[in-house]
Amino acid sequence: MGLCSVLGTALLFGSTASAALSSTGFTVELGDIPYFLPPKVVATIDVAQCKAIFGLAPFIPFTAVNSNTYSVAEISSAAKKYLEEDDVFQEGFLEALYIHGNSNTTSIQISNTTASIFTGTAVLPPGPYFLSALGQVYEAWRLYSDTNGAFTESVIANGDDSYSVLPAGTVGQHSALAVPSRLYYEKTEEKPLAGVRIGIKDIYDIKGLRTSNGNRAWYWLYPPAENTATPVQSLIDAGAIIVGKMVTSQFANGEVATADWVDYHEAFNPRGDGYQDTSSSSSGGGAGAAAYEWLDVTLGSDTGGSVRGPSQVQGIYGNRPSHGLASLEHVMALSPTLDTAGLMSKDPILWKAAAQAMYKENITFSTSFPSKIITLAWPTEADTVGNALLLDFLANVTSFLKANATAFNVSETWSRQNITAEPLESYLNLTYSVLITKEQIPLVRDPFYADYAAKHDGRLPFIDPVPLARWGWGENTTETLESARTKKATFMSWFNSTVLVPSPSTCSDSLLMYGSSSVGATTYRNKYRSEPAPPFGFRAGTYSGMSEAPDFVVPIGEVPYNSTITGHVEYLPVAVDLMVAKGCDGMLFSLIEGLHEAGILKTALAGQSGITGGEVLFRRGM
Ligand SMILES: *[C@@H]1O[C@H](CO)[C@@H](O)[C@H](O)[C@H]1NC(C)=O
Ligand SMILES: *[C@@H]1O[C@H](CO)[C@@H](O)[C@H](O)[C@H]1NC(C)=O
Ligand SMILES: *[C@@H]1O[C@H](CO)[C@@H](O)[C@H](O)[C@H]1NC(C)=O
Ligand SMILES: *[C@@H]1O[C@H](CO)[C@@H](O)[C@H](O)[C@H]1NC(C)=O
Ligand SMILES: *[C@@H]1O[C@H](CO)[C@@H](O)[C@H](O)[C@H]1NC(C)=O
Ligand SMILES: *[C@@H]1O[C@H](CO)[C@@H](O)[C@H](O)[C@H]1NC(C)=O
Ligand SMILES: *[C@@H]1O[C@H](CO)[C@@H](O)[C@H](O)[C@H]1NC(C)=O
Ligand SMILES: *[C@@H]1O[C@H](CO)[C@@H](O)[C@H](O)[C@H]1NC(C)=O
Ligand SMILES: *[C@@H]1O[C@H](CO)[C@@H](O)[C@H](O)[C@H]1NC(C)=O
Ligand SMILES: *[C@@H]1O[C@H](CO)[C@@H](O)[C@H](O)[C@H]1NC(C)=O
Ligand SMILES: CC(=O)N[C@H]1CO[C@H](CO)[C@@H](O)[C@@H]1O
Repeated sequence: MGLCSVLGTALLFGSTASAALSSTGFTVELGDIPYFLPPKVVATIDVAQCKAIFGLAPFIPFTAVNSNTYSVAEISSAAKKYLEEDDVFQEGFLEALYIHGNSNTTSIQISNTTASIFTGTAVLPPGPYFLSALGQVYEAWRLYSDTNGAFTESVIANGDDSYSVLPAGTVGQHSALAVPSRLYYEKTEEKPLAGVRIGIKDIYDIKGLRTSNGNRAWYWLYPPAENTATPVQSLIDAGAIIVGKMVTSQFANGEVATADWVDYHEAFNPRGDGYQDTSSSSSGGGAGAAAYEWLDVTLGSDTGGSVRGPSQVQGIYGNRPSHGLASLEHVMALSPTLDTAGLMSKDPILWKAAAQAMYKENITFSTSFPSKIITLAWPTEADTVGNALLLDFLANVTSFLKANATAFNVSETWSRQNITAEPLESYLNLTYSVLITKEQIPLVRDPFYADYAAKHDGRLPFIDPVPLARWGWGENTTETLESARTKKATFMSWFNSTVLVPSPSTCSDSLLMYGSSSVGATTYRNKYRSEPAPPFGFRAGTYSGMSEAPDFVVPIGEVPYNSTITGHVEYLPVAVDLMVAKGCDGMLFSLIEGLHEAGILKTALAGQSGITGGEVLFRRGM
């Protein structure tokens, strides 16, 4: 062993120094694309054979080829496939090819590149790698800039069951996110999410990382999490790559850009002019899934619309599941009575696979669908682009299910049946606000205030205006938690026996559909708004929370609007909400998959438009 090897060992393992020195990986640029090399050496190769190609470079990029015969034609077609299918791969990796076993040649011509061939005994999954002059092989992870500010922190797995902050940066004034080559992974029955890139709302604990809950004082007050939240762990166990923690409005309360977002900035909605609100609280998950081609799925939470709102306004798939479908251990509570874990994605098939991995034993994918559709406040005339889209979609689903669609009015039916003396909108007006404040105050606010005061000489931490106003109202209101829970149960038992009734053959007797309240409506983030108030009222979006039934958002198209930002016609997404009886989540996922197969629903695209794609407006021309 030469001097360099001895030194290298001592430095990397800290065996002789008093402070341990460990590698946190490397960053390099190949062409103009930045890469991160995680510190783990995945194989060792005898580099004597390739001294010639190193020159003075500390690393050389190479491609491991998964080929049995190593014919030129086969290697060329594999390389072509890698270039097409993987965003991490690029031509720069074709300078050298690694072949397991023997090769009868030392170079090969692939289109206009002459690739050096080297061999070894190590078996590597196919794809791009970097080889160090010491013969150590590192994976290639591409670095992307979080241009839409969707992440709070970018992360990397430590290789045990914990995570660290990614020690890498790139241009863009936000975090750099690292994603591994898609070529390394093969989906299997045990690892159905192998290589699937997922972002996690920053209210879910991940072992080794701090959680912010959207509050800066909280982030620094508490140590890194010692546990990973159950839904996140289920995704990891299924093979998902966790790329980062994502922006949440504070303590998962609804905040509207920009004044409400004091501690952190809201993420940026990529659609249209790029200055529309993302909706909240899963702001980062909605914006990131819609903005980034390289991000597959995001995990949000939905208490009163926090997955559905961001999905609607960003034109992606998003689900509020039946209440209780996923355990919420090590997740911040807004209202345990209403809290749920939901997923967002451009791709309904991947979305379903992630749901299966996350809800596990609690979801069953039945494929007998209801033949009754009930619609809420559906248009009857195609008098606008948005209404035409809604009518077409209803006609398509009706024919797909060979069903009949009937207009339904929940409030009117409630009144007609004399369930309560007062109208539904009055009866449940305060219920949501009582539940989220009176449940969150003792679970989150009180221990936080006490811990912060103990550490900071009795001081209060900073709280954004929205949670502060809500908690203040919750403390003063005379309606009790018990009364709110009773009202919720009254509504639920009526809803599950009158509106969405379980069915032995089709799980749910009906499919309920409603259009997002604001088809194509703008919510500019540069507008000055009023003082925050608790979210009073009762509307279609509240039915699922109060009845515990699932409510899934599907994107169906887009409508034009004249942007006051660009002075130009831009397009905003149109989405529809689909509901079925409690516990029928699997049937609804299967139905959506069927509608996708039939071409009625489409995979959403990333970028300025979910229909035509295109770079987010402010980055055009890069
Ligand atoms: C190596 O030899 C095999 C058969 O012996 C042949 O099919 C293949 O084309 C050769 N590979 C190259 C790169 O010449
Ligand atoms: C090889 O040729 C293709 C098109 O013929 C070109 O796009 C590419 O940049 C070339 N690659 C290199 C490494 O010169
Ligand atoms: C399934 O639901 C039960 C009851 O709500 C819960 O205890 C369990 O943790 C859930 N399973 C998963 C994978 O979250
Ligand atoms: C739909 O309505 C038509 C006419 O009212 C009726 O003939 C048909 O049986 C209904 N179909 C279903 C699936 O209920
Ligand atoms: C539903 O009924 C309520 C109360 O009867 C009424 O105020 C509301 O306008 C109706 N909604 C629709 C869409 O017709
Ligand atoms: C509801 O109450 C009204 C007035 O008290 C009565 O006329 C009506 O029959 C009741 N309807 C039902 C469905 O009980
Ligand atoms: C709901 O409560 C708010 C606040 O007390 C009140 O201003 C509003 O009028 C109520 N709405 C209904 C429909 O009762
Ligand atoms: C709650 O009540 C107290 C005492 O009446 C009052 O000082 C305070 O402003 C109220 N807070 C809110 C948010 O209404
Ligand atoms: C209907 O709601 C009631 C009241 O919350 C609940 O006890 C019951 O289990 C529900 N039934 C179904 C089938 O969901
Ligand atoms: C945009 O404004 C122009 C001029 O006022 C109008 O003719 C056009 O219909 C508007 N387009 C949309 C999509 O609102
Ligand atoms: C995929 C599909 O069936 N699309 C149809 C939806 O409805 C419109 C209008 O009825 C048809 O034009 C589409 O072909």
